[in-house]
Amino acid sequence: MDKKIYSQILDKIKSSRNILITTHENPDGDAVASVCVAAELLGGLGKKYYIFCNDKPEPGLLFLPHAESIATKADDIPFETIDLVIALDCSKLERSRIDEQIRRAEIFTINIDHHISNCQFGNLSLVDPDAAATTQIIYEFLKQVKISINRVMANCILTGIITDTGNFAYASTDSHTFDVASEMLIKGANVREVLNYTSKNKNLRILKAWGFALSRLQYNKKYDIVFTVLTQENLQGLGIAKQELEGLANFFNNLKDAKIVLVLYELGDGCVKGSLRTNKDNVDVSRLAGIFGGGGHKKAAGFEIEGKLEKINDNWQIV
Ligand SMILES: [Mn+2]
Repeated sequence: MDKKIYSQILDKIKSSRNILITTHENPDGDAVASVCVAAELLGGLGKKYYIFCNDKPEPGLLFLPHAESIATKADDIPFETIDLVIALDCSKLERSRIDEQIRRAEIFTINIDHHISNCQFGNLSLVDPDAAATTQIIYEFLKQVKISINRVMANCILTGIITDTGNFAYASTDSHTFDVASEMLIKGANVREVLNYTSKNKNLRILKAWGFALSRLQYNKKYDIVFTVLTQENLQGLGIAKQELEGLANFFNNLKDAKIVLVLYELGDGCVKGSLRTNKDNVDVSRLAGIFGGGGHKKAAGFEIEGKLEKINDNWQIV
């Protein structure tokens, strides 16, 4: 990594007036934590900023400072006044769903991410696929430019790491990840609070919905995949929102029998979302997701395709 990039990013932030922070749609813990740590940083530098995400964070993540001020309507963002976009944890700008507005207004864009599938968009790009979380890259940035990390930032950075490593379980977790986490605790992050809000936060309704999904598990011998499906009708019947399925694929990945686990569910907008996980060292699910136009990480990836789920002769198909 050329260290020049860190000071280039800081210089650009310092010379900008109205900054828009964004991340990918259907944000996970790392996405929300990344925009929150960035908001805390920009606030500290006295910058005017907006935060946009196409979807509301799941309620559990609202404990993060600034999460409540995330705008979900593009109309609320005055794109014509924005002079810098910072895209975080976003493998392609299209996943922000405001790519057209950003491109039309020709706004300078900084891309900070750790997805192996990141397409290196933007005017300045800081992408490190070896980082366990985008917040870990932001940590690295703060260290390099010598900005001190306060308690709020530390809690956000820890949240990104904990959620994106499945509580320090994925192959992306190395000794450096623990070093960063440990330093965040010293700076005041609260690991129990983070765990309580991010994983020990399921209510009876959510767990029953997961139970329904688990009761439907099927094994595909040909591809060595275990999968489950949830239609819109199922989700409505169970009274569950798509954000509340966050975590199901990770939980499901406790399975040791198959190479890959897959959760397929209808998003309700004519698209089907697939979440892929593996805990096998020699399997890269981001490549499989790529076949369907998606992406992600080697051990956790996803895709969205147009269509709906239909059961035809005992087999689920996307039609
Ligand atoms: Mn991430």
